[in-house]
Amino acid sequence: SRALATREIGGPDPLVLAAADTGEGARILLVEDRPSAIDRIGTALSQHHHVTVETDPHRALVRAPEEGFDLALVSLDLEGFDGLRLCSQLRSLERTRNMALIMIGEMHEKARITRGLDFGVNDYLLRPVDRNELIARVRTQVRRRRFSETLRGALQASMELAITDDLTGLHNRRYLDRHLGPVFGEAALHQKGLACLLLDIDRFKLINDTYGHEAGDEVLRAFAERIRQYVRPMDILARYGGEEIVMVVPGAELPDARAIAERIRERIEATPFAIDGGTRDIGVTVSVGVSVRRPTDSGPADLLKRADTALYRAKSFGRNRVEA
Ligand code: GH3
Ligand code: MG
Ligand code: MG
Ligand code: MG
Repeated sequence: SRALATREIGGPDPLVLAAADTGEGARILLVEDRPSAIDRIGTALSQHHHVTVETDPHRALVRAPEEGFDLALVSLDLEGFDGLRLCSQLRSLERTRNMALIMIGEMHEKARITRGLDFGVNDYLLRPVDRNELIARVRTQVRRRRFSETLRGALQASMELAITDDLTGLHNRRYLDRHLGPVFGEAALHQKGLACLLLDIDRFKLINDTYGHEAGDEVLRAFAERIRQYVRPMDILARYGGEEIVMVVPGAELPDARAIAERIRERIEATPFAIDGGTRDIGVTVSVGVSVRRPTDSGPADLLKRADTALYRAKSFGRNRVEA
């Protein structure tokens, strides 16, 4: 997500690029078993796209999810098989759900065509297929699909950015605020342990004052990276404030939480951070406030509050220590 944060800054707007798309060069699957139609449609489309012909609908159903086509053209009157069923199956499979679909049918099959359109087939062509109409309808669907893929990607990227801290690549406070409630509720419901570790670099202001703010940033990044190594997939790790990181550990009781905190504290103290491309080492220590969920807690705020109080104690007892 850190790479993503950097990638999102600058560069051409993907939506503008998508709007300028010619709708050419798509990967198209043609499911058709009439030799004359294969020839006619295949030849016309091959000038603009990469066309794969599949005469067997069962094989088409296997190939489509595996080969990642942008669009499928499906004949409604395949030998001994309902093309409409193939369309519906392609719509319901996870890997082909967003693929563009065009049916090819006869005028007298209008009722089936309508059913297809009703469950999400994008468009249709009537036989005999007109070459220009074929190319135009395919192009429209290819552009539509690429555009919605771009939108989806942009939406996901901005959602990711909204919950990520730029400097460290960790989750941010917003993410924590949104996720701690449900995690806390889950632990309370099943009467499971839940621990909170609040980690704060000791005398960080002094690091900034001595080595400069840039060096401070570098230390902060390296600090976050080292802590990240102690985190399992179900844990939450977020930048809580300036040089404070919060770690939430579902399932942990006090002894486990203390042990994790102590390991991190030791590990930070033992190995200084190499900054300026390894030319300089900065020794850092960290204080940790630990809290665990109590049955009397009314919400995650109580848990955080106790971690904060414990951290304050660790600081006042001389720093570089764990308090609970
Ligand atoms: P203590 O041991 O009591 O925690 O002392 P401290 O100096 O670490 O604590 P204090 O809260 O007084 O200062 C925190 C400093 O962290 C002040 C602030 O300038 C610095 N800081 C906060 N965010 C950043 C950041 O993103 N980059 C850098 N370089 N410094 C930051
Ligand atoms: Mg402080
Ligand atoms: Mg500090
Ligand atoms: Mg602080």
